[in-house]
Amino acid sequence: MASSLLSRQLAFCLQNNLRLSAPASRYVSKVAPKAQMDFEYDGPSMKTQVPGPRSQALTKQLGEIQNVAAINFFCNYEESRGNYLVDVDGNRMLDVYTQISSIPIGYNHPSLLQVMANPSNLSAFVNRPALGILPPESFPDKLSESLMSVAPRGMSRVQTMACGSCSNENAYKAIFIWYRNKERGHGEPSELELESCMVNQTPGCPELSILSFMGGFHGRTMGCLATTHSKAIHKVDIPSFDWPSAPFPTLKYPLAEHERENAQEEARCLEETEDLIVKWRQKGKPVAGIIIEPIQAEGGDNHASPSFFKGLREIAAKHGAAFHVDEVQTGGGSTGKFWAHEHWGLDDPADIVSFSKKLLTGGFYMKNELQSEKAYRIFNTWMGDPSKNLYLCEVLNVIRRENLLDEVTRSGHALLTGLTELQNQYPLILSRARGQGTFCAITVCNEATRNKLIQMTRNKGALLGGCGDTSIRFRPSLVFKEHHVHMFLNIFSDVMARMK
Ligand code: PSZ
Repeated sequence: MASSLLSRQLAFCLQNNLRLSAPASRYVSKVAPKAQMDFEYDGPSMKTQVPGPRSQALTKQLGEIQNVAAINFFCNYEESRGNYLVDVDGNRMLDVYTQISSIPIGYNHPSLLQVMANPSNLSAFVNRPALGILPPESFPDKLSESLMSVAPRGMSRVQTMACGSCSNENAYKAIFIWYRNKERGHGEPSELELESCMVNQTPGCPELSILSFMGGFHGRTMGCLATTHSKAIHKVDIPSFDWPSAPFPTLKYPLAEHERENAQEEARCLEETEDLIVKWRQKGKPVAGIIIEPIQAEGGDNHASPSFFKGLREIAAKHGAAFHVDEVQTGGGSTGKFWAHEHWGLDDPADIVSFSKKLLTGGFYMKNELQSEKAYRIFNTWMGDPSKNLYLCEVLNVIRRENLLDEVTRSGHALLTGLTELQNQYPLILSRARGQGTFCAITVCNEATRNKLIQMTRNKGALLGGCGDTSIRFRPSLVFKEHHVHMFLNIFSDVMARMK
């Protein structure tokens, strides 16, 4: 029966919780029962090619109602477990992509099922509030316990949002409001500003800009899209802002072997960035903020060194622009630190840090000064979802309890070592193995071969994703252990042997 595993587990949790706690009692995280924790499949199991017949039928059915061009296959989330995603044709695959990097601790983690089964949490799932006006009693505590307990250095405030784009979009607004307040000397907007903004004109809608980097991805909503430069298909046909886009360094890997050349390339990019800031000020569209990913993900897993980010941070400060670090994909532990920007070792790394994906709720941290003072300036109906904070509390408990950041560092080392070996074995096909923690990637000789490799690997039982034009990205969850790495590398090297 399709839902047997999940319903068995939920029943187990419900029974335990109902016995252990009175309905109104405060929930205290407990180590999940050993028998539950240990439950994971022992490997992939393939029954059909993917997508199989059931997936194909469902794709056809959904195609009557939606565009299905991007659908890979349909999933059986009830039977999925830990690192394994099960599809509707009964194929069980080792998931090294995890829903575009957004499953923090694997599928159906027993600790998360317990959150769901705890009676005192039920109202959070049933009644989704308009958080900006009517938050639940537990909201301040839960924010402290979850998001604020992992707040990046220097960040004293957090605003939750729905998704990554929504977070960046609102962070840009916070930046513009902060910038105009500074310019105005914190006075009130003039009558002229209030009138002109109503018809999208200056001075109410000022000519300000956000500087972003070529190859960057910050979302697909209208403001975010103006800062996204990974693929033309994301942008074509959509009106946009005249905002500056700076070159992102194109580095040689392994980074440690090309330090001198890479430093020169980074210096060139920093210089051009500063030139653009000056040019846009002269154009009358000053740069109010700079946004960057610690590792450009969607755009091809492009890395830069801590000294590049330090230089950029200094340029932002020098020109009075807010420095916004987009940790939507890198945040949550997969680089071996909770925030990828911690690898830079800066005392004052950012003014704004946005997140989503593995954090389960979207949102952004900010410094005090970026908090807008008036009501309804940064606002929407939901402003996040408190049930996601409950899950996040538990995800963080699991990360701490199981030392998952250390595990990620260990697994990541094994993964990058294995990829480097494969690249040495197949130098005509694979190159530029790179990564931090398990946030790894490898470049393939061309796009068609890349796509074929991903497909063949999937049919052998491991799920991967592409990034950039010709790269493969590895985005397992934080419970991807060394033995999963070796299982994956065995599959991948079998596939490579067939590619020759
Ligand atoms: O094709 C897509 O829309 C994709 S593929 C990967 C993403 C989106 N990532 C989302 C993302 C991100 O990686 C970074 C660094 N910033 C913002 C976003 C946008 O997040 P969502 O998709 O939640 O709006």
